[in-house]
Amino acid sequence: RAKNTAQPQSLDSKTIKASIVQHLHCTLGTDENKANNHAWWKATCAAVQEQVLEGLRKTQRAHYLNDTRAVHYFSAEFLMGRLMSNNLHNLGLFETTDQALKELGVSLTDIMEEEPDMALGNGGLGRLAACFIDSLATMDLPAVGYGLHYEHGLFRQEIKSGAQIERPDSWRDYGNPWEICRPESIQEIPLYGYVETKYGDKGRIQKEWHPGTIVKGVPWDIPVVGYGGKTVNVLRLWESQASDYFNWDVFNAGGYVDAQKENVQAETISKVLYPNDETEAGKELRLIQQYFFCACSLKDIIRRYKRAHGDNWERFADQVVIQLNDTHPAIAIPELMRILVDRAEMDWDSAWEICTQTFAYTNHTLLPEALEKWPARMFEKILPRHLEIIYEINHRFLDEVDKVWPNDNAIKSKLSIIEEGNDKMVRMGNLSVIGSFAVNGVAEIHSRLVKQNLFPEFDQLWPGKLTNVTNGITPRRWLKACNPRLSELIDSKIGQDWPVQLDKLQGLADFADDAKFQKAFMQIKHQNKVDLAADIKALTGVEVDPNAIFDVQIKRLHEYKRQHLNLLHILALYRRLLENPGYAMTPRVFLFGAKAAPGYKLAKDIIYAINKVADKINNDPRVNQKLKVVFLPNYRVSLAEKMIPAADVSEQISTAGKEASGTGNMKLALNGALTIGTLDGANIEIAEEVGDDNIYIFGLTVEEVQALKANGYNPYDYYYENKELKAILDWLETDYFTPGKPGALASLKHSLLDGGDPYLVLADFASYSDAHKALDSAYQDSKGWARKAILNTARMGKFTSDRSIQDYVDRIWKLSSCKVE
Ligand code: 26W
Repeated sequence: RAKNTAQPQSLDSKTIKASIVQHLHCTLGTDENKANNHAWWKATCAAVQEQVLEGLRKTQRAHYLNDTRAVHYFSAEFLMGRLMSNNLHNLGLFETTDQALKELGVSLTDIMEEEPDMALGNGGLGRLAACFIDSLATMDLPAVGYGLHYEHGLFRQEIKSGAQIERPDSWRDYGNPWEICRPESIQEIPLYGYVETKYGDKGRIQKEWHPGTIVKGVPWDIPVVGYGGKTVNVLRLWESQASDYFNWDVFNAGGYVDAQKENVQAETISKVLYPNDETEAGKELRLIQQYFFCACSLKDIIRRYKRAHGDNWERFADQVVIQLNDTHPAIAIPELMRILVDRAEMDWDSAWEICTQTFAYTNHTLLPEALEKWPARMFEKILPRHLEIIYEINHRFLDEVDKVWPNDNAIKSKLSIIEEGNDKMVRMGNLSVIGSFAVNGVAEIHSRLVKQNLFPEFDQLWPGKLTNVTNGITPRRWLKACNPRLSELIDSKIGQDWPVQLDKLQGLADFADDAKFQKAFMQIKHQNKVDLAADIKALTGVEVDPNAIFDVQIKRLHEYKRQHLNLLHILALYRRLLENPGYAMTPRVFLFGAKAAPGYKLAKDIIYAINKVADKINNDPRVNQKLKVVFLPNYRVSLAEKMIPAADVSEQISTAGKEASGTGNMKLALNGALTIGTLDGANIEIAEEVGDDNIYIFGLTVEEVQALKANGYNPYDYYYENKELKAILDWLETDYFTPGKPGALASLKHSLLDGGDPYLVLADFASYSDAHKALDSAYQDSKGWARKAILNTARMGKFTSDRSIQDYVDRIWKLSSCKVE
């Protein structure tokens, strides 16, 4: 477990006040009388950034002097959210700054709302990267995050007449006070063109790539402040720009205007984040994005390595480990081979040795539609030399396969990096496994399925290479900063080092039956619900009662996550209430937050259905004292920080075997919400920790899912057998929820019946409904419920991202910490 016990540092409020005012005057060019919240926010950022940059300088110096081994976390996504509150907490300056601003007549809470979210990610994978870099800095580990400096992050979601509309996200329109441009570290990245084969002395074949174009990579650094404020690592994000070489040498005089067109092309590379989560789109620009940030990052790493070690590559793999966050950065493997073989003129075997000691790969999904494949022809056009290198890697690999499984073409075609066929494809998953020294899944069950179903032969070929590291979340953001009331209560009972020693929360279990503590704990939950109710009213106009159960499902919209199972159950409750106005249930508010990929039709239909059902129920006086449904638009990190502390119930209801881990499940349980969930992903490990009495598990297991599918699953069996289910599905086809538009919600029913219900929604419905009944009656026993909620918080210690990082360090990275100062 994490050893860091550093207490946040201190600075007095007078000094901070002076610094904020100074920046208001000299950085913002305004004064106390004229400044609006935005100006106050920026001035406060500037004051905080002074402290941050001091830590950054000391950290870089310490890492340089110690010539430390470092991990380089390559990720196409970093979902950072807002940084002000996090940085203040990690620097130990939150209370003091709050006080300083109060004295200036300004509310810290209000000005923090001015900060746009840094939404440079889709969901789980991107947010995991953000939690991991927080833990790395907190644990004083030398680390750099590498990614893309998207001009537009994940789209902003608006809801118009119930439907999702996508609007561009412009997080940098008024400048980002945290980032620093580093023109001194610009890189040039080749693309397109052709490969020339040269014959050197001793018959050595030399390959030279003549690129068709070169783009510039401009690094922007975001300081990452560890808790306690000592280590400040860097998140380095690359922005693409047209290179001078490109524009002015290639184009002749008079080409000035045309050259601007090419400018635009080069600058599209980092323009926008692909909004697809778990669906591979196979778009050329995406491959270019991936190569662009990997090539920039490798050059950056090699420049730094050479500064210390010159041209001697022998220690490279001792100093550098690169973690590939899914296959999105897998192109880094052939890129490093190209640098070593073509540029450093190293022999193939030595180069391959270095590569396979440098890279490790994390798999985040088993869904076939998420496994990246690139058409070999597209590859050849954009990265001709890399395709050659991949063929060579594959050729040598298949020779090894032949030694283990002689003349077995079936196994060869399964393990090959190249998928043969009319259109040859490059399989990035296979490339990642072959080019890495370790491969991990993100929860026990997921890692088992990676070994058993996704890569069984690789597991046989290289026993021990495939392993597990269960995900985690940073308790600094996801408890201390987002839930100050609960944090204070915890401090008063068990002391203040739980943010870095999350196991200490166990100490709360002693108070699980203490009436006074129960009351305090539940009053905090209630206060948080009152706050959220005000936000809900402001955002949607809907009034909700904080005395109702707040039941929350927040995550990307996907069929496998089964928001529509939740919706069918809501319809069941609605129907029960209409048929029997005395139907016994605790008043309940169902809350949703979810973005759908813009091209994912059924996901958008589900959002529309939730909103239409919500409209009807919320305006139906026969039921709306007991039932409310709210879809909160534009779900994002900063909204999660408001919803999670106010949740009573956490919906984690994916089809068993489909959710690799989940991390929202951890955030909600940590804040005292009870999970209703399937035996999937990290839910299983959460259940082990909190105990069966404190979680509501339902539904088919992975084995049962497999068996049901093998025996031929027929959703109509459940439709005809369960009268309530049939009535609900038929309801969706009427115009009850969409007056004058019959059939507007029919696509949902069709996907579940004629569509074959691929995620077994109907098969799990009855079991889900029963679990909800049990949960509802448990809530009636307020002491019993308080006990369960407290035990959830008390027993979540395992899920700190510090523990995940310690697992990576021990099993994969073999890193040592480096104290700063
Ligand atoms: C190429 C399109 C694409 C984009 C993103 C494919 C796949 C992805 C990600 C791997 C999707 C993702 O975020 N997966 C989630 O990763 C989390 C962190 O490990 C897990 O907790 C979630 O269960 C998993 O769905």
